[in-house]
Amino acid sequence: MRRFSFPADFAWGAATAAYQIEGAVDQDGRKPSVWDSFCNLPGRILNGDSGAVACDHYHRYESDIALMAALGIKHYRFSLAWSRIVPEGRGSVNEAGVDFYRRLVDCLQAHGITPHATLFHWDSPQALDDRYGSWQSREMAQDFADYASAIVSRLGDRIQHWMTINEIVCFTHLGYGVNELPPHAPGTIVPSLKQVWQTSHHALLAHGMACQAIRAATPQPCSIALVDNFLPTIPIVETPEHIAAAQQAFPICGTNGGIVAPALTGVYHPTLLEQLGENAPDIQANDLKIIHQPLDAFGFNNYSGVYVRACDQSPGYEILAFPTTYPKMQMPWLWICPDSTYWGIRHLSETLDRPDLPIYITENGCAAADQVNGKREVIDTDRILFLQLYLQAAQRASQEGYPLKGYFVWSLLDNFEWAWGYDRRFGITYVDYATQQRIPKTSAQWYAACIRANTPIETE
Ligand code: IFM
Repeated sequence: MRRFSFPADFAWGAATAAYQIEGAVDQDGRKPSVWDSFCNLPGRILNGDSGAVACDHYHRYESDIALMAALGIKHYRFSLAWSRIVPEGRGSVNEAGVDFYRRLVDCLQAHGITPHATLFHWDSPQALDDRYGSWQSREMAQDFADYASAIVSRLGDRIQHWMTINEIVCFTHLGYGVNELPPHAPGTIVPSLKQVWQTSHHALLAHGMACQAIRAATPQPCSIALVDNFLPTIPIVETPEHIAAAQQAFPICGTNGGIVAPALTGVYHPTLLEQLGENAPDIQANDLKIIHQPLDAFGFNNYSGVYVRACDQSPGYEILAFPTTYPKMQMPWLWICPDSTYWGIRHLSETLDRPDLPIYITENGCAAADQVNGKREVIDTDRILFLQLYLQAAQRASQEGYPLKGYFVWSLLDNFEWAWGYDRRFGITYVDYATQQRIPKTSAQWYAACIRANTPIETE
């Protein structure tokens, strides 16, 4: 039986981020980002790796784009490195850095690939960390908006899809720990949870101010999105009481109530504020209005979720721990939860009451223990299974009428997986880092077939 196809204009894409693939960290005027500095600290990155060379995409972007075009990928989500464009974080613009992205976008368009540019994927300028401690300061929001304005006024003639910030929780809550070393990301140990929440509040403010800056600077109509990895709550069984429990849990689960909720509804969830008490961030008059900007789309980075069931005691739901044998891909947090795709989309539309908002899955993928065989192939049937299940759940959402507009696989290439260095491979293309050879994995061929068919292909 033929499966439901996505709508004819469904955007099939692939995603990457600057620091994870570009390399060339000191070329053409780029100055260090906080990730360059973090990688220099002993013991922070597995095997002492860094993004200094990464996939050398800075020099190989043309062949990488040709590879993407050969797979039939029509949309590419990449990020811009703030410290290439405004090397000191504020002040003068480095035109050589802008030129790199101009060449990249021109090359994409020559191959019929639509660019989707993320302004910030974690690599903030080190100069701003030295000046005021990055996200600890409200000044970061204004500097980010100025950077957004600088790039949109220069590249807005060629780029119509802008994404402001990627996954706020990861560079704030994972970077600014309380009384412990920040485990995964650059940041500082801060004395209170309030100060951690203050960093994510500043990031939300930066998002809102950047939206305003983009609208003011764009020379043509454009789409603006926020990209977030909120935590989908999945009803353990799809019965009315468990669905209601998952809906009740969603706005207060993880950091949902303090990141995706204010961005899309204009308020921090009251239960979260109550739970935080004196640890709630300071919110100035007008902040929530700035944060709650009109958006043209929302980017949902989707990897996993949590199961929820109804219960008799307050608060009326229970978040369930994963059993020890629950299947995972090759990351400690990557439990395989395909229904998180469907429920994530449904919660955005229905639970947060934003049925108007077009949704893109801006990242989905997994790390697997890929091996190159004697024929120089990588047969990653485990990744195909993972992607197939998630895409089928995306189809269910689309079929039920939720406004899902596209899907970007994470990632086009194996790349620098942050604190895990090059040890974890998320690509549909294998990168032999010693030679920089690219080997499209079997999942790349499978993904190309899905794009051609406009539906996730069955593997049986
Ligand atoms: O590699 C990261 C990416 O930078 C942000 N989202 C999750 C991916 C996998 O961990």
